[in-house]
Amino acid sequence: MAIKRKVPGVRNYDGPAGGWGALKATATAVREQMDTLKAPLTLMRTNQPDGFDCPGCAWPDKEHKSTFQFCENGAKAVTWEATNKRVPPEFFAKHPVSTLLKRTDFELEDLGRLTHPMVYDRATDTYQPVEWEAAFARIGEILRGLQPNQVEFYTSGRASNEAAYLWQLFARNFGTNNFPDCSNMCHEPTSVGLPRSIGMGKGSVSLDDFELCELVISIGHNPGTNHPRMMGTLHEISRRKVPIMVMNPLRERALERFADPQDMIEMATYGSTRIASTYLQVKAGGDAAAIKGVMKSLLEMEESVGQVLDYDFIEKHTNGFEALKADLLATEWPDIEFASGLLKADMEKVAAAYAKSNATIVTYGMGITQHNEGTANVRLICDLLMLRGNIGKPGAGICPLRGHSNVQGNRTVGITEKPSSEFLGKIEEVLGFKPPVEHGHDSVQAMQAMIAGESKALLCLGGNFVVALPDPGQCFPAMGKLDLTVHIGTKLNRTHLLVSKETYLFPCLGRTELDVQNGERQSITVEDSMSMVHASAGKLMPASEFLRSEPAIVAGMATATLPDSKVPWMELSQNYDKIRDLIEKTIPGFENYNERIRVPGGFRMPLPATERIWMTPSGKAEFFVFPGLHEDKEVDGDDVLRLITLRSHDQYNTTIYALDDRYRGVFGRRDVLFMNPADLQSRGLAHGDLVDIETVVSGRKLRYEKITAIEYKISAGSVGAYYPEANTLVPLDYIDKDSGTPSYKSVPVRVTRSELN
Ligand SMILES: Nc1nc2c(c(=O)[nH]1)N[C@H]1C(S)=C(S)[C@@H](COP(=O)(O)OP(=O)(O)OC[C@H]3O[C@@H](n4cnc5c(=O)[nH]c(N)nc54)[C@H](O)[C@@H]3O)O[C@H]1N2
Ligand SMILES: Nc1nc2c(c(=O)[nH]1)N[C@H]1C(S)=C(S)[C@@H](COP(=O)(O)OP(=O)(O)OC[C@H]3O[C@@H](n4cnc5c(=O)[nH]c(N)nc54)[C@H](O)[C@@H]3O)O[C@H]1N2
Ligand SMILES: [Mo]
Repeated sequence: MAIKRKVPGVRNYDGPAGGWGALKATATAVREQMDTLKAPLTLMRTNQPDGFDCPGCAWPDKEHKSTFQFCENGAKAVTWEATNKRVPPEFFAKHPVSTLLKRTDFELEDLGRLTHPMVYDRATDTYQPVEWEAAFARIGEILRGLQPNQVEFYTSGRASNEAAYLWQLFARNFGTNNFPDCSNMCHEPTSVGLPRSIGMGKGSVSLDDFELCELVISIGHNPGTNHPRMMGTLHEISRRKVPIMVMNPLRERALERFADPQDMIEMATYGSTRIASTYLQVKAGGDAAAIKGVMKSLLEMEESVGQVLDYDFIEKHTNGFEALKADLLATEWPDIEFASGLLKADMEKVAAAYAKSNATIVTYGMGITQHNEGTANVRLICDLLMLRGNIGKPGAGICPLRGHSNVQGNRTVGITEKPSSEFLGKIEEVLGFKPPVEHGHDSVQAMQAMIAGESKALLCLGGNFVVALPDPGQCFPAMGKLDLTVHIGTKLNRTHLLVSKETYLFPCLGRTELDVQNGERQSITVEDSMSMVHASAGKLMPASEFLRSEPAIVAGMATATLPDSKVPWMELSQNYDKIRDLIEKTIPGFENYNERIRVPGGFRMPLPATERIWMTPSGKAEFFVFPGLHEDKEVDGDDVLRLITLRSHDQYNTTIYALDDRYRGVFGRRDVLFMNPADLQSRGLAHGDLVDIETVVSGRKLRYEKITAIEYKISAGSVGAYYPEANTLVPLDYIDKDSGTPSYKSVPVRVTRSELN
């Protein structure tokens, strides 16, 4: 065998995930961002009853009153926000925007926290300080000169329930339902698919269910990096000898082996625990076929041995079983094997374990949703669970792993471009204005309207909108055409630098910081992945005395924009209890809101499907038939590969903390393409060769040149590169038709040797 060439920054990582490496990485994050005296105390307050909710992920905590849980990536998220570094006006005065644009995403955010409200000055090409009230007044003046549907109100899911509720009130009082939201790029297929199947748009399991489950099927998520506190749960489950079956094109180390830093013996002995009992490297985009294969195999077992399906549940609680059965029987095994990249025996193995388990949980993430059949994928998971009555039973259910720490809460409190008539009716009744009925834009539609010149203003409550979207070649220039952009953020990013005719940059308080309004310490509330709503209150001194809270900034803009509004904006922003009272009056499930968040752990939102109440039009859970196996088969020629864009271990979405991806063995760089050895070989390529990638489904020429191909344990036919860099290859209109979510995880591409190799 040929000796594998040495590639700079690429080497094997042999250890387990977690362990001493995780402790060391935490120490580095603390050292580089904070002073070492302040950091331990800050980290200890994460997810404590009187502390703040970790901005890292939406995985719940046991009753939110647990002892301190160590989590490397949670620590990175906290120290990144609580950093000592600052970007004051003097810095902006010296650095024109055009020069800042040359810096990397990592360099921009690493400058530190924003300290002053700023406005872009075209004459000097710099951001200049501005008074808050003057900025609000000018924004109000511009907005009043526009049609309401020419304005886009973006949210990133870190905003609290209180900020998000005021935001949607502002937009609706102004007159639009244009709510592009990070979830449109994330779990929208969950929000669309689950209600159609089980009558609610949220997961059905709680942490207690993980204690009772007998099998976990984990599809398309990477918890070692993205939901690290979930690793404690998986670790426990594995030790109980519960099988964990993984479907993922990449071998992710944390899903193979994990050393729990909370486990003293494991740490002291350099031990580790296996996580996956079975690891199936499905093809990117092959999950629909794989799930159909497992279901077909269940039907075959029912035929041969019986007692496999829960007919009682199927009869009492569902519609459409016969149609699903007919479709599965008509689907041929060779086609399933081809589309999934798995063997029939693999899928039979999953089916056999599933048939044996009395309580099964399916967990899933972006590997399921970010496809042009994302909604179908979600619904097929429901089908699988429903076949054995695994919804609304202890220890069983569906568990979407949400992204941002409050993305689920934002949706609950009204961030949606398609509001229900009940909600709009309540707003009118309680707030005394008539909100618009016409549906608004989601993220892709908002960008398309900006490109077409139809939308004239973009207001962002957090996030890095344009960098998170596909196809920067098309999206970046659209920013410059706008009349107005307003950003509420904590740190500088590229979207802030893509200035329009008038651009404002507002620094806000983060989760970790003390929020005092009218002399009273305020708390905000968030909803985690398992629908628990609880309070969060920061304690650190704000990064600058000029910061304002998100609700205060929204209220300031709303007051200046809507002088005749009946909403008492200022009063609301000075006492968040009053915002919560309004939420309670307009949205079901928030009864006694203020009272219940004062109980440690908070409360759970109503989840009818957990009680086998199906809020679908038919009153039953609906089986779904996915015709066929593959997302648009016709593009899959011989040499076409499916590109997955993914997160490294050292990043939070578009925020890059550092350039390593420890568990995948990549250090100090991000310009690599993960490839299967067979795919390298069939193209005459070797580990370390420079390649060019070209998208094959776009009317536009989308290319990523001179990226280093590296051999990796990834399924044949699939390749992987880091997000956001690889967004240059993702078409803006290659989306899941049902949910509008871009196919970030299955872009058809061709890979060839770089010409100047
Ligand atoms: N530290 C950290 N935490 C985070 C984030 C972060 O960036 N950093 N982001 C937050 C956000 S907003 C989100 S949405 C979540 C994201 O959390 P995840 O859902 O874990 O997201 P990704 O890292 O994009 O990758 C998902 C996994 O899907 C697999 N995959 C890709 N394509 C397919 C496919 O076709 N089929 C299957 N079965 N698997 C596939 C990839 O190999 C990868 O392991 O995490 C949240 N938490
Ligand atoms: N190719 C590709 N693209 C993707 C994805 C992918 O997997 N592949 N994933 C998609 C997903 S799942 C998501 S969720 C989106 C993410 O899209 P976004 O949510 O828009 O992006 P983030 O990178 O999370 O936003 C980072 C910025 O948020 C601001 N910020 C941080 N904390 C706060 C705060 O407390 N308040 C306020 N106001 N601002 C704050 C900072 O200024 C920071 O620069 O990206 C999507 N894009
Ligand atoms: Mo996300």
